[in-house]
Amino acid sequence: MDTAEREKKFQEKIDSGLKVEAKEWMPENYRKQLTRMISQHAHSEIVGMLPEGNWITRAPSLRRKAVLLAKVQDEAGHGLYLYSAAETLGIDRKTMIDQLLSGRAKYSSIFNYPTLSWADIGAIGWLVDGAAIVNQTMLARGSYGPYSRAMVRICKEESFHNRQGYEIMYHLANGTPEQKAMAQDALNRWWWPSIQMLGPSDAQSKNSEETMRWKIKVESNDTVRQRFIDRTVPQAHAAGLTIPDPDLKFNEETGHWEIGEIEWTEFYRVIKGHGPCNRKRLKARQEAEREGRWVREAAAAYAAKQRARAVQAA
Ligand code: BYC
Repeated sequence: MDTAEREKKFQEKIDSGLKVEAKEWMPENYRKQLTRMISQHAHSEIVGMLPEGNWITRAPSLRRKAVLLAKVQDEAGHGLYLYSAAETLGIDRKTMIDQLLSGRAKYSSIFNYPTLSWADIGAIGWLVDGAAIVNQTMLARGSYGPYSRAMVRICKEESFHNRQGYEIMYHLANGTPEQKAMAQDALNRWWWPSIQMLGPSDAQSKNSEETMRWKIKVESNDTVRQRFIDRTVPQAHAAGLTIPDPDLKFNEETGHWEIGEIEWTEFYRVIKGHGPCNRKRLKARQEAEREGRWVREAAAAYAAKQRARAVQAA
């Protein structure tokens, strides 16, 4: 078969809803798009540990500390799981990590914002994990087997993260006036970045045509964003919080919540490296790499010694 014929057969397979597995033939761009998306996703999980990790020592109770610690560990697990999924496409973990540490790789815009109060931990779980779940349940229906299966497991854990975040917000919003103000302030700061996190509008999204044709994504950025908004606005109201958008209104005819203008200039500024914490996040990852190097070298030396012993004994 020539390449054109192979691509036609590949598209037929995708259109019929079958999954693509690691060792099967795939168009080079399918491989590239997936490698890009999965590695960005893995980096997001790893960098995403930083804003929340910042509050582990300051959690307001032992219970809150234990829950947050477990959540941050889950994110590390997701990152490792996703690096493995990306490796099935032929890239190795070291290359991906080098791309992150040198600033060449993207990770989610949302993690370039600071966590200023305990309520921000609630806002991240509720809004950021909430947006991530809506996106990832869609990605779980995607065409690449290893990635779609990873999404199923990750979404289960994200659902727990989402509930613990909402629970924090709900308690604060129904606590003292100061606690309520803290929850509202966190919502004010995290709402728009969470909306932007789901990617550029459909009109601006440069990868969507290709990624949707190959069912890497099965829905567009705006469709996923609307689902997140429709699900989250009533939750804010139930907690007694106000969405920071004077133009927010419910459209009785469509059954959807309509939001005001999204500040896309801010989003592009953040993804180009000029958000409030981009430099700080990269520096923290670079330091972790440096400080952990001796552990990795010792582990590799030990493994090499064990291998040499096994060879000698054989
Ligand atoms: N941030 O053509 P488009 C989590 C880039 S972490 C930065 O629409 P696509 C969690 C995009 O990469 C969840 N960059 O792209 C962890 C592209 O640039 P390149 C993270 C963004 O891929 C810890 C350009 O903009 N989730 O749950 O079709 C604690 C044009 O965009 C962003 C994932 O990574 C952004 N927000 O659609 C708590 C899911 N958005 O690469 C929670 C996997 C866009 O061409 N990724 N860009 O230079 C996706 O689903 C898709 O990549 C997106 C964007 C929907 C995000």
